Amino acid sequence: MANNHPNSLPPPSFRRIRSQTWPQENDDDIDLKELIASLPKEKGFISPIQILYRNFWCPSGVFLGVHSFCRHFTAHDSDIILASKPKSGTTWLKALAFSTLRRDVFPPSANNHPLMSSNPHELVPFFEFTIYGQAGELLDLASFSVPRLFATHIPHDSLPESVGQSGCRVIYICRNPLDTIVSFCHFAAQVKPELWSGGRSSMEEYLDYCCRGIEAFGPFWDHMLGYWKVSLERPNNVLFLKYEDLREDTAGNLKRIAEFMGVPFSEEEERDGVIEEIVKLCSLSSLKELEVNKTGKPGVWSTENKTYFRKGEVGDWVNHMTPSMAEKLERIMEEKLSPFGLKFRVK
Ligand code: PAP
Repeated sequence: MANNHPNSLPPPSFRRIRSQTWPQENDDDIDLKELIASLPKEKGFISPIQILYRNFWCPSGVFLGVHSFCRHFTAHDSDIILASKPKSGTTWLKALAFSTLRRDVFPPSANNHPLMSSNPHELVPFFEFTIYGQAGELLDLASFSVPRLFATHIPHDSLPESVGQSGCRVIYICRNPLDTIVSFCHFAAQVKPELWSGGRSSMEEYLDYCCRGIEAFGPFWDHMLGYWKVSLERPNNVLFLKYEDLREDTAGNLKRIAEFMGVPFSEEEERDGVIEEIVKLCSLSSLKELEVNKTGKPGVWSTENKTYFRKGEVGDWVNHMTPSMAEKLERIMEEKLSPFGLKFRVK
């Protein structure tokens, strides 16, 4: 079972150390401004620009968090990191991993379970959006329960070195790029309507950028293959999941997640229906109906919680993409992913 540190605060009460204060006029800022000025840039779809940094396209709005995280974070062997490209099932994985890991403290059947009052992004904060800022930690890492549970959208090879060097565990979730693009377009149109005025022509333009690798935390093929290859080389350190498989067999995959995190379900728990309770608690229909997810804001991009819950279907892209848009993307998937044995169910 989860080994909770006796001095730790129960989530979501992470201590805040400081607020994000960029920009400030000190030497560090000047170095950063010079660094940013020297890097390649492209049009952004969620931030005004994307910056090519540490070999991926970093939305300008999260650059400081990425930079600070990579500079300051030291992984512990016991850490668990949930990794994904945006719109691949991150929110769902956060809910499942949190409620499984902390079930000794928060039974999934309890009607005051933290998921009832907090969005999954509050319970499992992102390094780059929430924990780190310009000058280091914004949330006090000492206030996290052990094992510490974090999340990131950063590609594997761009993570701080200590992640690969430590024995820490990473759970990666990926999703077929057709649905991910559609999901991203819906999300971005709500969060940044000023960048998304063109309906399908905006989606066509975004798809074109994605096919050239220029998307938040992309190229998508590098993102997926980075985690995929490490999961094959070091299966005890990286668990590779697909959204489509999780949809098909949530309970079976939840058992894999629990085992990988070192907190397998006991026979008694299985008999008592604990797995089914967690699956239900974390289902899209349950989370979507909670007051906190209808009205609250978790602070990631200052977005409303409701933007993280939409349809959750496999194959929704057929309702939004023309056949030629889909063919274009499928050609890239075939070329970039298939040679490495990475394929998706897309319907
Ligand atoms: P993020 O990267 O911004 O955190 P992420 O959670 O990865 O977003 O993706 C959101 C998608 O997951 C949405 O898909 P859709 O647009 O195709 O509908 C959202 O509906 C889906 N999603 C969120 N929560 C769940 C859940 N509990 N079960 C299944 N799918 C979910």
